Amino acid sequence: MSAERVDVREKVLSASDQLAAEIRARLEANGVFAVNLISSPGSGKTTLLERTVDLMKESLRLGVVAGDVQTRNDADRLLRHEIPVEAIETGGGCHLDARQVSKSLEGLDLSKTDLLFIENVGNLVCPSSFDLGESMKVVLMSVTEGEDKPLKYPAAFKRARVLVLTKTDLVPHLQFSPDHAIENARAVNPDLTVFSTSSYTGEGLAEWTGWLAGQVAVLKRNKGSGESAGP
Ligand SMILES: Nc1nc2c(ncn2[C@@H]2O[C@H](COP(=O)(O)OP(=O)(O)O)[C@@H](O)[C@H]2O)c(=O)[nH]1
Ligand SMILES: [Mg+2]
Repeated sequence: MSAERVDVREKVLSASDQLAAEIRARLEANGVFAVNLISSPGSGKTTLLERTVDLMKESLRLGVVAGDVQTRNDADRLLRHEIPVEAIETGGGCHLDARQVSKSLEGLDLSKTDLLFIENVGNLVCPSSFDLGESMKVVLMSVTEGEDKPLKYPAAFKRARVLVLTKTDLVPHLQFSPDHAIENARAVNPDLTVFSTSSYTGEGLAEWTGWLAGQVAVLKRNKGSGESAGP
């Protein structure tokens, strides 16, 4: 790559990082905990969100930014759960960027939001490189994807704070070892917190939502005591 092209790329990235920092400051000022969900298409992000918001919406004020290359299908699915939802159609882009998220946040009342979910475009490669100002990235991996995905797509697993293994109800029908998959994910990122879930049977959802509620509580407590929460 020429020095000039590297320079332009760095400028674009640093403008994007600056915008992400502005989003993070906006979210922190409003006491919003924001989760950026990353996975392959079809791993179960929207279904997990539908179950999650049903379990959490009575106790916390929720919001969702739902990204897709095309269609508002996921946003429409989530709107049926009677929470505020903003849709982003990237029109070909393989990930959300800070500019799109910043614009969509104008459609949400952050002062009335405790927990914000950002459903990224289904893709295990591009979204992991882009900071959206979130509090943390969460990577999903379904049991039908094979145990080796953390080794093949390490960046997503390295940058995530949490791994949600999805569709565990299907394990009896597959030759898939959840332990082996989790071992591979921890080889890439030993600090991952892991939840094994099924949105169909409800397995692991109490643990997942309980943990999220705990993160929101910590953020509120830190905000109350004037401390800043890190990315
Ligand atoms: N068996 C099973 N299927 C699931 C589960 N969660 C989602 N699915 C199915 O997987 C497909 C893709 O789910 P979706 O939530 O749209 O995935 P996304 O593309 O990551 O948002 C749909 O047919 C879902 O019904 C689960 O826990 N178990
Ligand atoms: Mg989806």
